[in-house]
Amino acid sequence: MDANNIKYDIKYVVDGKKYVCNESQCQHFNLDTVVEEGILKVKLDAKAKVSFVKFDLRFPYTYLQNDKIFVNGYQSWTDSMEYEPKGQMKELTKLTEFLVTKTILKRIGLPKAGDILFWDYPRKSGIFYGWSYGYVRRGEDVEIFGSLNERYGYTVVTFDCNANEIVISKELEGVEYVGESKLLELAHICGKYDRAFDEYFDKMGVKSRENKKRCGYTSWYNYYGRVSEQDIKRDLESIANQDTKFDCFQIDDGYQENIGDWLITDKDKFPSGMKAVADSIHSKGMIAGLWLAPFAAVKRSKLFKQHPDWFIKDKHGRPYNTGHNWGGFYSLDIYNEGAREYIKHVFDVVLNEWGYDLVKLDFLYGACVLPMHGKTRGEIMCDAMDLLRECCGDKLILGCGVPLMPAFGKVDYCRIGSDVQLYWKNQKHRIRDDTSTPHTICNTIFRRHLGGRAWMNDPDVFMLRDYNMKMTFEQRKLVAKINSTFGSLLFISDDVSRYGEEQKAVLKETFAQKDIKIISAEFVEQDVMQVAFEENGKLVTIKFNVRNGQYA
Ligand code: 9PG
Repeated sequence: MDANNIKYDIKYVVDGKKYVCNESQCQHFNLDTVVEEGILKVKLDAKAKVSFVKFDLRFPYTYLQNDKIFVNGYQSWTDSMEYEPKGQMKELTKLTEFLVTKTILKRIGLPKAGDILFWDYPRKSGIFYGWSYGYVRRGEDVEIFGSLNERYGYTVVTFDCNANEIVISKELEGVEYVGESKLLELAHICGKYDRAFDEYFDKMGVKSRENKKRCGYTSWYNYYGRVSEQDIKRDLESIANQDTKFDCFQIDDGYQENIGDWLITDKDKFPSGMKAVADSIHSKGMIAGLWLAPFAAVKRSKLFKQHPDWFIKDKHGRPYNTGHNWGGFYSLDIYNEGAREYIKHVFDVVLNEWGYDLVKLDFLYGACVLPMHGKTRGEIMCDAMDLLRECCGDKLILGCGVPLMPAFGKVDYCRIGSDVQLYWKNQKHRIRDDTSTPHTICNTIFRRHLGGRAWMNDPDVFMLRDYNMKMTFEQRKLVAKINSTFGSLLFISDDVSRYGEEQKAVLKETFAQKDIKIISAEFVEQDVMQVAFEENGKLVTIKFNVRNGQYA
């Protein structure tokens, strides 16, 4: 990176008038751009109230044919993988984008989990973009381009192989800048894969809060929202009565009367209440986990009915729908005092009165879907993660549905891929954040560098059961192998008392503590992934098609 080699591509507004700027200095502001010890720093000095519509810095970069390019999806669920320079990202078509953003379908909020409402997709071969960081890999060597701080606004890293450029953009919507402000700190790091990521996290000053692998259970991927105390009691007993050791048992979505009313338990489904459930988990010697979406609420919740003013509003002052799940939901404005007090109270009850040790905090992206209060989306998400950590003290947080970098070092475990499905098949027009077995498998492999650095990676569950299942046993075992090789939170959702001898043996083997060293993991043909690793000193190679889960 060379500060003299930058092309500025900036569009901004002052007093309602649009301007273009292609220099570091213009009529309304100066940019102070320097490179110090491999860190590119950009500071703004605005002489008027400036709002940026586009803020791109372009650098020359020569791509080679055999380079592999990694771009990081917006949040936990977004598909993330390595591409070849001539490849193309699988984005929504213009038509689907139009349907879900401009027509009546917008009401159901389908695309709000991702970035489609605030970032233009390139939709061309040879152009790849991702959030906060990305890399170009040449064999074992990578060059990371990574933001050091998303509080100045999200950073988008685009690899443009057609123009032989790298574009660093800032997402600065919603802020009027005046006077001095930092806009960017970006590290450029070259080295072997693991060493380069160590250096990137050192430069950010981020450390993983946890280093423990955990084996456990979550209720979601068998019962989904229909879970009941009976299911939980039975599965808990089954786990306690067999010999593979579990250390975590987590209740997912479905115990609460309504999304948002976390403290009002559905008494028909959980008649003994959630404290009794935590107590029974503890009595079996496991830590107890509970799912909640601390910022979310549906219209019919008591929370929303009593405090509609605590929620994020659109520019007309109406509550803004932040996603389609549960028939549509809204998200709390984390800067509203009442909302903050409510969130604190919820955690106080869940963690201290009920006694849960781990909370799976989901749909967190909702906090920052719109810029507000003169803050960018990136700053809001950083503040939201600070609030959650403050509320949870030293208890364990499993992050989910969260824009990644604001959660670095804030959560103990984090989902780094979409939800696994009960089948493994290729779905051509999948939204990038939606449930998908191929997406979650790719993410488990290609986001492995976050594990042990930002947090411990949650690859989502593997399932070995034969009932309520549409994967072949070979496919189920493959998910288990990928998860235990690349991930750290190894959860199932099965009633283990229904396992046969082979399933019991695979479970034991998957949960066993192993010494693993990844040697390589990459696409060797279209959709064909090859992974090579040492397991307890023995070389293992696996080659399979990620789209259909068949060995290649
Ligand atoms: C509970 C679930 C589970 C699961 C989470 C999350 O894009 N989508 O439509 C979409 C739906 C559900 C979803 C993720 C994405 O699942 O990942 O583990 O906790 O919520 O409701």
